[in-house]
Amino acid sequence: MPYDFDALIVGAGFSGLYQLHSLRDQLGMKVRVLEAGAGVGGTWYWNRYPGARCDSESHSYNYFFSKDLIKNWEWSERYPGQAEVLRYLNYVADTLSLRDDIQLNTRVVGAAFDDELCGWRVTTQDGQELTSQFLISAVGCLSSANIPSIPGLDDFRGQYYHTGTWPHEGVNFAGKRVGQIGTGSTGIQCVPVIAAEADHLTLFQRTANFSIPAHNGPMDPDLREDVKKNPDFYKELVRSTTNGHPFRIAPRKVSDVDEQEQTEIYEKAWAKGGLRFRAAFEDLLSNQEANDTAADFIKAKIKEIVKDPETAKKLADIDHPFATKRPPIDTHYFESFNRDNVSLVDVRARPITHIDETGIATTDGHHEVDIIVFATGFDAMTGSLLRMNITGSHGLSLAEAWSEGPKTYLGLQVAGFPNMFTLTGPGSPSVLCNMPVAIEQHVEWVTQCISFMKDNDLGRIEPEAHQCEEWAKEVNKAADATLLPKAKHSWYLGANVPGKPRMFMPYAGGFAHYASICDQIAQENYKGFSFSRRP
Ligand code: N01
Repeated sequence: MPYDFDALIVGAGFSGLYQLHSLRDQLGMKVRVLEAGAGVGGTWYWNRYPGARCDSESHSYNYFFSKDLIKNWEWSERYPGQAEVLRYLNYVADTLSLRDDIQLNTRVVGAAFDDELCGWRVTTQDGQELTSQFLISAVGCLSSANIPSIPGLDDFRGQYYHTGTWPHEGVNFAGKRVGQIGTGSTGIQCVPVIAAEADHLTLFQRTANFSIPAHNGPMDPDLREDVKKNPDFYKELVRSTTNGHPFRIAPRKVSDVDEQEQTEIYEKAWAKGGLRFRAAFEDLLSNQEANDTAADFIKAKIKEIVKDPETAKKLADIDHPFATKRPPIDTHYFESFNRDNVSLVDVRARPITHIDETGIATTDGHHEVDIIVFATGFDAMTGSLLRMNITGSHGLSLAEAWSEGPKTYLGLQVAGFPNMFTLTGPGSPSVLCNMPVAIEQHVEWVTQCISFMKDNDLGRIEPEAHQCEEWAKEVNKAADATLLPKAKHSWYLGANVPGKPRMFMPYAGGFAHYASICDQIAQENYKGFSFSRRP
């Protein structure tokens, strides 16, 4: 074999673990996973911030490819907390004996396709160079932490942390004044937990956000048993829905029912909680008037929960349609603002000017804090790929290829980058889907594709360039058929990172539809991909 490995996989989260198992144990390939962290788990290894919890329901947030894995695992709550998901992924790594093929503490800093070798030369931070026929990115969509460049941060005498690289030993907030920046899904999870520990929490809000109560609690034992007894039913259910969740969107439009019935439906959905709220009507994400009814309902709830009218007004002053930014779910987020030790600063009206030795300054004052928590999100979907300094055939860099935004074929491959697969890459449903469901579909597609190549003695695959152009149009078209692009500042568009090209990155045409397109292309002998023989 001219290569050190048949395949190198970057990342040991949900996608890297399953891809390793599939290539090694199904296809008998020599595979190594390179992982920057000191343990497996990916997102769930890094994101240990207070309140970190998944917003997919536990019984759908696992692999479905193995009935044994399902049978021998017990989720304890309706939504799994960070520590439990991490335990689950360690359980999978042990059960499938994956650890020997995972190299931890290894950050990939370069990957170059060598045309003569017909493979990849991968460089690690500690100077290792490894070669492989295939390079598979399993780096996750939200892995590149984004700390905004606010002048003066280096002068700050307290501690500051980004939620996505949270210290493993935890942070002691007792007796501290905490400033938190960010009100996305992460920030909304942090607030109640930090507020309960800290002396004072000041939340710096740039964009007010919708949130639905999670109503977390112990896992329903009947549901747990039912999943173990009928794993195929649940697998089929999550794979047949728009967002990979274990529930269907109600087949009715808002206008099908009168106002009183709308309210009753929203009340029921609010009481049930979680992402299911979005499934109350089928046109919430496609019709502005329909969306307004959901948005008004939630804003009224915020004003009902939050006692101080000025604070409530700021929290409910939301500038985008419901669910056009990733809709958070929470455990007592809005209720936290009724505590004496929590205050809200509207930094849209009075922006942050700088940070100094003792705190955060806005245009109308100075807020003394001991700890700053950056819940400021990620350089999403492309950041972690670009950080690896990937160059394709004839030295083309991925940064150059994506200078106008990420163009891929199906979110799986990039023209000019042969034998590289991007699991849950830009242009695939990924973050608009329950992640393990999107991941399983990608891993299985890639495994079948590589198996097809082995069977046909093919050594090189890449998409035809025009297919990437066409797929980019498809991704845009799918987004434009929804209200999603109306959230102008969303990370879906790359708008949260200064200088990042604006392009709607995930595929919004629905998971089940997307999976059927991928299947069709595979059945047509991978139409749109070009292959050549082994060198
Ligand atoms: O990040 P975000 P996140 N000054 O980018 C603000 C997944 N997730 O980590 O909206 C002031 O959504 C920014 O303000 P604005 C999920 O897919 C899943 O919360 O840009 N504020 C925003 O409020 C999610 O969508 C779970 O105006 C600044 C916040 O920081 C994704 O991760 C849990 C600022 C960033 O929000 C990312 O969520 C958590 C500045 N300079 C996350 N810069 C699950 O439960 C940024 N902000 C599975």
